[in-house]
Amino acid sequence: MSGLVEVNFDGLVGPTHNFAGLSAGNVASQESEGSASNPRAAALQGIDKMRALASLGVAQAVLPPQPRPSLAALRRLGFGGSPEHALARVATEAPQLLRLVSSASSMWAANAATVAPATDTTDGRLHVVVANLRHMFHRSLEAETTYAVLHAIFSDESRFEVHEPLPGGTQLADEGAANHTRLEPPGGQAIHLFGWGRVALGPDDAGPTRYPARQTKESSEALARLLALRPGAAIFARQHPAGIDAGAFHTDVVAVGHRHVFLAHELAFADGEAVRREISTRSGGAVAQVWATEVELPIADAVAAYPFNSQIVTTPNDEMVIVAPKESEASPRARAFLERVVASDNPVRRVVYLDVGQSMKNGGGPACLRQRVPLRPEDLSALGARVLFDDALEGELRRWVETRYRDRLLPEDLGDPALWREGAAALDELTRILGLGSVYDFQR
Ligand code: SUG
Repeated sequence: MSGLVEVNFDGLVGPTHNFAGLSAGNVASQESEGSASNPRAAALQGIDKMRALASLGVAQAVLPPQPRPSLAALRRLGFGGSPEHALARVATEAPQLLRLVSSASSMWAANAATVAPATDTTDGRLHVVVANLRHMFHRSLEAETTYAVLHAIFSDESRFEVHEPLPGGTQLADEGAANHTRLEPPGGQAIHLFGWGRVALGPDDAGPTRYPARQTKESSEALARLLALRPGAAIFARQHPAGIDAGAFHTDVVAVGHRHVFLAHELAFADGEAVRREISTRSGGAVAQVWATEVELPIADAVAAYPFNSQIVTTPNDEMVIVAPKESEASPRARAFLERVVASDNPVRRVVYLDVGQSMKNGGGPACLRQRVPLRPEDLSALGARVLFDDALEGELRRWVETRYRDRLLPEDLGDPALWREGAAALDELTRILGLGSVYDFQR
């Protein structure tokens, strides 16, 4: 693809991975509330996924987890004193707040930022806009550390620009690349499709009624400006309100694109026909599109089995592979849809199913767990940390997880000061493994 290497940066699952039922409108998160999690198994599933992608010949990298429970957030909320004191007090006085500041949600790296590669921007540099994740408190806590981490990795300002999260309140709520798809028609100009769920600055009576719309139109428009996209590169499309109301809280729950392939459910966009036409016109028909109808694949099955929350990747022999969650293999209709994609006239040759069950129980499939960063080959050696996944890093990460992570966690355990200490020690060691420097508040 135009000489770019698409590097998949996966979020490592953090030591406090748990099921706290924090996300209204995310059906899996709500259904899993209160069950016991296995942080060690979750982190190892994540590393297994990276290994599987690397084995396909795909460039793979990692993003670190964040310190949780966030003592920094607790302090700003008036829970001072020693970690023991602050945690004991919040656990008694505000247990729901403790759950919110403890989520390992930074694992869903698709929500970390939105990226445009150097080939698509007016100044010839890669642009990254860190997502503010303002829609939900537990996720909004990620933005500051995400900025520090991405700044450390993409530090070379002659090649990269990392932008701060959008300012302001929920009117400018931004959920990152989960609502952004970059398509690359062969020989043509890249297309950037931005999904959004509501209009914030003006009247809007066309949104969902049951579940919230997270991304605003105004945020998506700001992203396109900050990414310095070439004129005519962006398409803005409203998410279908019925899709959001069925549990498609992000566009990537019901649509996925890669290079010149685009898959979507008919309830992904309010005006799907316009999206299909626009992609077709702008690409001169060079993007292969496969749309699922409600009859073929009811939206409830799409939300439960996540066939669209898969990764489409290109292997070194220029074939495309869909990497889907095993829940899609187990769902007859989701599997039949993916098989139809493979059988259709497009470059997708096969489907690989992976077990990311711990993440799926919180509504995060393979696509949620990764941030795509298309880099020029010469940029790979200009990264500011040891984040590219290879055999040596894999071995160190596996040992690190096996020695540092618990294998069982309930929301009630989150106030245990030992859990906080274990997490801080683990993350401190991880910054040394990754050569990241002091990116965490407790290190400064
Ligand atoms: O924001 N779940 C995440 C899942 C994000 C999935 N990402 C993409 N679709 N790209 C969310 O709803 C649940 C945490 C809990 O309930 O403990 C959570 O935050």
